Amino acid sequence: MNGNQKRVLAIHDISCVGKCSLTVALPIISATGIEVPSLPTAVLSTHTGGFTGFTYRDLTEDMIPILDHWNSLDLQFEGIYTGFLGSFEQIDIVCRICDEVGKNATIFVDPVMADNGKLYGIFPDNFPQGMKKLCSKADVILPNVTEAVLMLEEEYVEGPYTKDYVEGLLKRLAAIGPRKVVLTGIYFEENRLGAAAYDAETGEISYFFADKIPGYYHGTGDVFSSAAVAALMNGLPLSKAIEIAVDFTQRSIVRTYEAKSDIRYGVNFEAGIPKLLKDMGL
Ligand code: PXL
Repeated sequence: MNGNQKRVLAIHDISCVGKCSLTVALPIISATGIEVPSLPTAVLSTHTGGFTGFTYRDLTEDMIPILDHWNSLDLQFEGIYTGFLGSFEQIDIVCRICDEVGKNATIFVDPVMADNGKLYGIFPDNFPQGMKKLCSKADVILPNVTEAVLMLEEEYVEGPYTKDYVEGLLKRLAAIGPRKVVLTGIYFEENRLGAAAYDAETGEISYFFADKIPGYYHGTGDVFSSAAVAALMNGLPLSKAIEIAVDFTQRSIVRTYEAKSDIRYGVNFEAGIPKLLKDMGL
């Protein structure tokens, strides 16, 4: 701890433009009073969704020297939150980071790699098995349905889903190792979308849904996960954390939909930060 302030190490890329990964995690988690030390895994001119010609500077080579320096300072973090990782080597380094500077940390893994039934084009077909290994070290994982089935080596199924199917997925994901599983992109009816959560220690399963907005908005997984990580690190129960994160994400999408913005540039989550803090009792 830095005084009585918690620190959550965020390990993601910096997509300079397009509001995802670190440019989302930093403002959202910081706003809730948590310090967010950051380890950028790559610098891209934009994210990879919907843009062509983006630059990609891989920072793998810097990660171990950065870790070595932190070890020399005897740093330990209360939380570690990882998202988009560019390679198997980065996955292995992140496992090492968790072991060395996250000895008492709550480890949050969002296995960012796929959506809508498909692995993102930049990843090799066996990448989900690397992410599965990282998820086995996590306390909390936050996959979407596509990422979940890829890690479980199951067929992708289109919704609407049944409760039985979702609860089966949650339990099979918990068997990978995490104590808590948050699954996004869940819907039981066409016009309500949300998340499911499973606490493997208590057996409690919870859901939260909001009205679905047409269109595919980039970075919303990161907006959701950042809000959920912030809520959990601020001591809120899992069911409340997913309620707050679904509501915050959906309102950000509504704002962006109403503004008729170019959806590649991410959602307006900034305007929702005051309500987010109120919902968290901050
Ligand atoms: O929002 C997830 C994400 C993060 N980082 C990069 C991405 C994406 C999704 O496409 O391309 C670089």
